[in-house]
Amino acid sequence: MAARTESLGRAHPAARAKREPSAPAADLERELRVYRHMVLLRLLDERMLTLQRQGRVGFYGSCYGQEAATLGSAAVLDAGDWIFPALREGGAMLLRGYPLVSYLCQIFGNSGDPTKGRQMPSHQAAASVHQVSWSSVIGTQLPQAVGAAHAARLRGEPTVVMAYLGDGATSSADFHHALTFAARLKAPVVFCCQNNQWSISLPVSRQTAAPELALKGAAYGVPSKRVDGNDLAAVLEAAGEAVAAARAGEGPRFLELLTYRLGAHSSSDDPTRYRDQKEVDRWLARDPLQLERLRLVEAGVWDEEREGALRGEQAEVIARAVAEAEAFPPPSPETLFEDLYADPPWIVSEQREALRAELAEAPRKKPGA
Ligand SMILES: Cc1ncc(C[n+]2csc(CCOP(=O)(O)OP(=O)(O)O)c2C)c(N)n1
Ligand SMILES: [Mg+2]
Repeated sequence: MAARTESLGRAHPAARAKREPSAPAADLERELRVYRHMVLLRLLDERMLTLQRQGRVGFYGSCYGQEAATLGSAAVLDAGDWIFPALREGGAMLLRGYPLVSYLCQIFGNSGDPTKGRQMPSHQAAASVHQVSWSSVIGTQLPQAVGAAHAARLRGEPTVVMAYLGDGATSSADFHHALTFAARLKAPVVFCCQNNQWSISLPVSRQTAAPELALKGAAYGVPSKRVDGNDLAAVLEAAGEAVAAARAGEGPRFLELLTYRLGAHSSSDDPTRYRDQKEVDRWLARDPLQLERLRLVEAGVWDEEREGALRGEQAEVIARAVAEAEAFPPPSPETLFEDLYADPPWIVSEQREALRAELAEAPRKKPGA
């Protein structure tokens, strides 16, 4: 059988991740770089959820608990590779150099948002860092990612596409279509399935009878592997191998990143209504930030002082960026008419003129006025 799965086994989630005694310096340097972004993302998520509760942000979806899976997998990509995200991979854009202020303006939905406030908050996208929009409609990004990967292959480009999905998305019809075509076409796509154990209020045990989601990838003929998604080094290694194989023309790969959604599904959800805090506590003991911090301390490249300094710096970076982003006014209503037609038909031009006239007559109230 061409496809295979490699299992972590049924380790207790609180078990310590297996550690290499001494990692090469280049690996540690990369881990440090990703760790810094993991901390940034954690602090950013906390800040954004507070702003959401204060009514300054409409909606927010956090990555809490999944930082190693998200940023470790994205960190192995080249700048020319593309990300087709699911729900929680916006932070990968920051890792790949997207400006924090523009990122925040998307969350505020204001005129500093390059996507002009047209998407729900947290549905980030930027061509500059090769990331398409977060897909709210579960699974739809998967066939699109396969199409993009196949197109790159036809053009002879070295591009790899990273397609993210949640455990819930493995039940979608689009998952079936995407994996069928990816394997058949040998598309250079890596499916990164973040098994965070929950699809809103549905636990993975009620989502599927498959004992491992990696088995689903294997069923389509895609070499598949289950990886400890809370262990940054393990994610970096597995994602690095998968991307290298896809880039070398060996076809798609499927990674099940075993992790846990420590927070609510989104700012609109209250998980205390459907899940046991004891389960959350067990996974808190395997917080990916804590695991990586221990690893870096053991390797002698990190300590409490550096941790404190990093957190202080990043809290300041976030505070400054929030102040800068919040100062942008809302997008102009006229942006409604932009970006759809190269040559707008008369009816659109007429509507635009009508809106202009109306705005000139009754100037728009300033926010907060
Ligand atoms: C096609 C479709 N069905 C249902 C929903 C409602 N919905 C939004 S998120 C979600 C759960 C997704 O779970 P999972 O794929 O595990 O991702 P996670 O939220 O855990 O990251 C559902 C069912 C949707 N957005 N799209
Ligand atoms: Mg899930």
